Amino acid sequence: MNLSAKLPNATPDFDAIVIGAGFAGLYALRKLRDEQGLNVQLFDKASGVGGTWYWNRYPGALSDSETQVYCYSFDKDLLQERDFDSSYVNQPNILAYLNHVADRFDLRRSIQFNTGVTASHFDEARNLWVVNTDQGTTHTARFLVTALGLLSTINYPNIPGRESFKGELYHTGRYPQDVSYAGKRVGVIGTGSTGLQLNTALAPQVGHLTVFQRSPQYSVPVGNRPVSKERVAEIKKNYDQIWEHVFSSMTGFAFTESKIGTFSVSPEEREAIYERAWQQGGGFNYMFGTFNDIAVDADANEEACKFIRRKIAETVKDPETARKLTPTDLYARRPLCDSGYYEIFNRSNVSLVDCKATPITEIRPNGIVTADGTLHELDMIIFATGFDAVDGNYKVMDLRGRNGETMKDHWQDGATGFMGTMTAGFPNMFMVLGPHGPFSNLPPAIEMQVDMIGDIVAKATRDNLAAVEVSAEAEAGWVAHCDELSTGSLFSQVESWIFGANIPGKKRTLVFYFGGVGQYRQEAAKLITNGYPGFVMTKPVATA
Ligand code: FAD
Ligand code: NA7
Repeated sequence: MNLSAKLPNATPDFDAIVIGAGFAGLYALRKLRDEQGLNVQLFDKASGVGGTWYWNRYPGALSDSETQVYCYSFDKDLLQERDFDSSYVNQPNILAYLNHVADRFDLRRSIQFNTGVTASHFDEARNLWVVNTDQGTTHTARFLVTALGLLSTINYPNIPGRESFKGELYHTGRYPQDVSYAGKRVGVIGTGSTGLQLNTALAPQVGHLTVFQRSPQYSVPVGNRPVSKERVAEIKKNYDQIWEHVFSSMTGFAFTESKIGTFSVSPEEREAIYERAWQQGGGFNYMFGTFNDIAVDADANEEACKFIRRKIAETVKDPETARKLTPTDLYARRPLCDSGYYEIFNRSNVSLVDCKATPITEIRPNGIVTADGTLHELDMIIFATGFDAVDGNYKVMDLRGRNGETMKDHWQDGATGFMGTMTAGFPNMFMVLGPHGPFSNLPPAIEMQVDMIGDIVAKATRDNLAAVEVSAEAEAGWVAHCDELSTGSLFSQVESWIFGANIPGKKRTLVFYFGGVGQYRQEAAKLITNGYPGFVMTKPVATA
């Protein structure tokens, strides 16, 4: 379908269309509309703001970035207004925060909810984007900002019989409100970050909980604890330093990253350092705050693993259950943390199914069948089976750049992006958290990317450019740089969503920049100072 055929007018409806009302889209709207005075329209298929935190309303949903850095930094007054009382912030409070942001900056007047964007085509003749929605409307804009989310397209594994299930069936990434659990037999498939949070919260609420685990996980306590008013006041006083720390760090969190190697200290000291991190809490803190080589040195990695394995053995009373829960592979997925996950397996109403030994073979009207022929009878099945990460939402939309090339074709050998924000052949289109952006606490990454996008858009507007895009060479250079940085990372040796390995048939590709938040900030500053080397800036064709 040629979306442009219907639209003879060369004047776009909007200067910019933003898709997505999560952290990224809200900030992009604020930046382009309020700071640059552009006419901006935002669409989201959800009925409210929040993105991740609108959709993931499952019990136990919590950010495991510390509260004081899981927010925007761009507005000092907003930082001072935000009150909190726990070291980590849960889903209802993040959603309330993002609603507050939307109200505070009067963003809703530029947002159309319940509106999915089904297609976006770049019209080369007129240098504008033509956007179609599931409401049957068509809009045009000079710039398109895709703030579609990197953990947003839900993944249902291909298990036969899912539709036949007669009980309640949910996915954590599309979770309804007000589900009741009392007395019910609940089965949860998946033990990633989400599964750990969900299972821990559900265990005391359900009649019986069956955890279907395929890969055992290394997890440490999150350490969520009350924060006093005095501590909050201190944080607010020190926000300038806190953000400077975040924006010059590797991972973008509040903790201090370690500068010492695992084997630079005695075994006793090492144990004490792990123990301190265990007591403090935080998955990223355990992986990056204890020693600086856990993610890159297999021997160092094994030391960190051994400590967690001992903790599992100490915690879980039944030795056979403990054995099934204990991982033996590398500790090189997104580092996990929990609020008492291993402890739930000491409860009499919780059982564990080892799906490595006995994979799930089918879903029947009354439960889940495993390869040993057992029917696990259930009233409710919850899929905590993750997402088609990073490029998922770009493939479900009919997104086309120059020469009508679809994004699906463009990324058929794996998704690529220049600094996570642009890809060649898609002019005037800017991604937030697109491929090859930072692997970090994400609000700071989002802010850096939106600031960069804002700068490019301002330049295009100032210089009256018809089109701005990254060249294929510049993009390839950045991707090669990302590949280089990931060499030696143990993350590349383990199957997880970080490399797209969780989706059958998806090409296994690196889609993150492992250089760190601080380095990324410097790269962005260099790009701006040097006037966007490697970018193609097209002037409008002069008319007589
Ligand atoms: P999202 O919040 O995903 O928003 C994208 C929006 O785009 C959605 O509202 C979606 O409806 C909309 N959209 C997509 N496609 C279309 C379309 N075609 N038409 C219309 N609308 C569309 N990050 C951290 O840094 N720390 C954490 O502790 C952390 N915990 C997480 C826990 C969970 C359970 C999940 C799922 C993610 C977590 N994340 C965490 C990542 C989190 O996604 C980001 O921190 C952040 O919320 C992403 O914001 P976003 O605006 O980029 O994307
Ligand atoms: P993840 O981390 O992708 O976890 C998905 C889980 O689902 C994981 O344990 C998978 O096992 C499991 N899974 C997937 N398919 C199956 C089948 N067929 N049978 C059994 N188990 C299965 O998603 P999350 O939502 O937990 O977390 C994603 C990110 O969102 C997270 O890092 C946070 O940043 C928020 P596997 O490990 O593949 O063996």
